[in-house]
Amino acid sequence: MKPVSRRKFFSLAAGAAAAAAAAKAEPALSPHALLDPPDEPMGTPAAQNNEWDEFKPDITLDCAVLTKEIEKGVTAKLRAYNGTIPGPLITTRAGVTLKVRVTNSLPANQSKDWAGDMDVPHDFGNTNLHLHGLDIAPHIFEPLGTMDPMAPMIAIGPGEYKDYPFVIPDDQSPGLNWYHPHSHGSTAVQAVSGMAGGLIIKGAIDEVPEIEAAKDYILVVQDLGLFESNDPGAKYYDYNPKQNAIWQTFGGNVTIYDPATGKPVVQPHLTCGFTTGDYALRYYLLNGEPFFKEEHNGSNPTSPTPTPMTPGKYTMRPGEVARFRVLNACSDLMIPLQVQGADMWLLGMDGNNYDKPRLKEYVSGAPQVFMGPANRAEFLIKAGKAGETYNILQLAQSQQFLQAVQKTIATITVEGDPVDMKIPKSLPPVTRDKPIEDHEIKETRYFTFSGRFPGVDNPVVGIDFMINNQLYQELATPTVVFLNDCEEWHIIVPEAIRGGTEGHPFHIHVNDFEVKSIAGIKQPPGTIQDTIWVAQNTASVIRMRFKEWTGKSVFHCHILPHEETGMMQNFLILPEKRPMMHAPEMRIPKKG
Ligand SMILES: [Cu+2]
Repeated sequence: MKPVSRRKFFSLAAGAAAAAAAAKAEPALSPHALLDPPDEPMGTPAAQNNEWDEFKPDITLDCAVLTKEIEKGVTAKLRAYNGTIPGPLITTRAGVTLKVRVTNSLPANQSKDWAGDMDVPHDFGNTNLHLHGLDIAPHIFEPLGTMDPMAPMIAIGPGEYKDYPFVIPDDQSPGLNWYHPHSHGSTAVQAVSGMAGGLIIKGAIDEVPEIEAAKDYILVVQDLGLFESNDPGAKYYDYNPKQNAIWQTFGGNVTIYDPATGKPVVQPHLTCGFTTGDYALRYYLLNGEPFFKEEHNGSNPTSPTPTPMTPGKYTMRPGEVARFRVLNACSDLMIPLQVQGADMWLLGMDGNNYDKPRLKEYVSGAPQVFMGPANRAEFLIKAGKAGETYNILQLAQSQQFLQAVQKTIATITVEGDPVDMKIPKSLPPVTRDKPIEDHEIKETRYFTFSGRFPGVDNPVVGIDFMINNQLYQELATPTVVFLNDCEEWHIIVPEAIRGGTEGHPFHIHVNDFEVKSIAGIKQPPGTIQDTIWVAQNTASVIRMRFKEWTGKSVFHCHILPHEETGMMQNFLILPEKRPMMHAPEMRIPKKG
C-alpha cells in the first residue's frame, strides 16, 4: 500500500500559534542584490532511492506569514517560504530524486460560502508546490502523476504537509528554474505576497571553462501587491481579501458581487479586494530588496504613480566576464530586458542553453530579451573600461493592461584591475529536447487566449479570462495527448475586438517546447523554453514532444491573476493510443 502522503502535522490551533510566532519573528533580510548559488547540489541518485521508504526531505519549505518592513514606515504582512523573500535558492542536478516537504503554517481562510465558482479567488490558506521548468512528472493533481482526468488539484491545507519526491531526468538541462505555489484559487495571492524561489540545476554548462571562471549572479525579480489591511486597528499592509471582494481599479474601491441584482455593490468598510493586476501599493524586488514602487493612481487607473528606489549593485573589473541569471518571478509584469551600454551574450532561456552564446547587441531603447512572467534569461556580460556603468533595465512597455514605465533593476560599475576573460565559442549539446521535424507532427492545435470585459461567465470577478472561450474547469480535460507524440501548437492572442486587449505569457508543465516562430518571425533552431510571451494580435508557434511522463497536468497564462480567474486548461498525457474516452482506465472493461 502506498503510504499516505498528506497528514496533519499539528493541530489547527497550533498552526495558528505557529503562524503568529512566524509573524513576530524578525524578518530575514537578504544581502542586497546578491544571491550566492550554493555549491552542494541536493538530492539522491534516483537508482539508490526508493522514493517513499522513510521520506527524508532534502529541504522542507514552510509556508507562513512574514511581517517585514519594506521601507521606512511601510510594514507588510506577507507570505513566505522559510521566512525569506525570495524563498531559499535550491540547487540540485539531473538524475536525482529531490525530496521536498511542504509544510503549511499559513492561517486558514474560509471561503466555502463565497459566491462564484472555482475561478473566483478562494482558499488563500491552501497551497501546493510547482517546480517550474523541470521536465518532471505531473505534480499538480492528487495523487502525484495521476492519469485520472477527474483527479482533484492538490491542496495542502493549513496545518498539513505533503512530501514530494521529484524524480529529475538524467538529461534535464542545467540552468535556472524556480518554484512557486499552484493551488487554483490562491496562486496569485500567495505569489504576489512573496512565495517564489529560484532552483538551479547544475551540470555541463557550469563546467565550460569560461563560464566556470565567471562570477555567477542570480537575480530574482518579484513583485509584492499590497493594500491597507482590513484588520481592525491594523497599521500594516497586506493582501488578504475578505469574502470575494474585488478591487475595482477604475472606481478605486472594493465591491462584492450581488447575485440577486447581478451588480457589484461598493463596500465602504473594505480597503482590500482581489485584483487582476493593479494594487493600492506595489513593490518590485530584486532578491528581496525593493528597487521600484508603484501606487494606484485613481485619476489615471492604468498608469500607477511610479517611484524609483535603490537598484541592486554589482561591480566588475575591466575585461571581466560575469554570468547573470535573471528570473522574472513577477505575478504579471512583462520585462523587456536590456543591459544599457553592454552587449549581452545570451546562453539560453528557461534553463535550456543554446549550442553557442547568441550575441544580443546593445541598441539604445531596444530590448535584448523579452521576459514574460516566469521566463529566465541567462547571459554573460564582458566589462569594458574602468569608469563605465551599465544599467540592467526593464524598458517601458505598453503591451499590458497597466502601463509599465522604465525601471532600473540593477547597476553594474566597472572598476579595479583589468583582467582578460573570454566568452566561450560553444556550449554543451542539449540532449533532452531534439529538434522536431515536420513529418513528426501528429497533431496541430490552436489555443486562443482572450479576455471579455465585463465578465459574463465570471461576473463575480467582472472579467472573463479564457482559453478557447472557456474558463478553467478543474475536472475537465479537454486536451488529450499521447506519450512520445510530437505536436505543434499555435498560441494566439487575437486583435482587440476579439478579446486580445493585452499580451499573455503561455506556459505548459511537464515538457519544454521548441519555439518555431514568434509573431511570424522564425526562431533559430534549438530555442527551447517553457514560457513564451504572446503579444496582442500575434501568434507564437511551438513544438513539443511528450517525452517521458504521463498524467494530468495544466497549461496556462502566467499572468497569475489571469490564470487564477480562468485562463488555464488541463491536459492529459496518456501512455498509449486508445479510443478517446473521458476516463479510459476506469471505463475500458477488462478482458476475461
Ligand atoms: Cu494572461
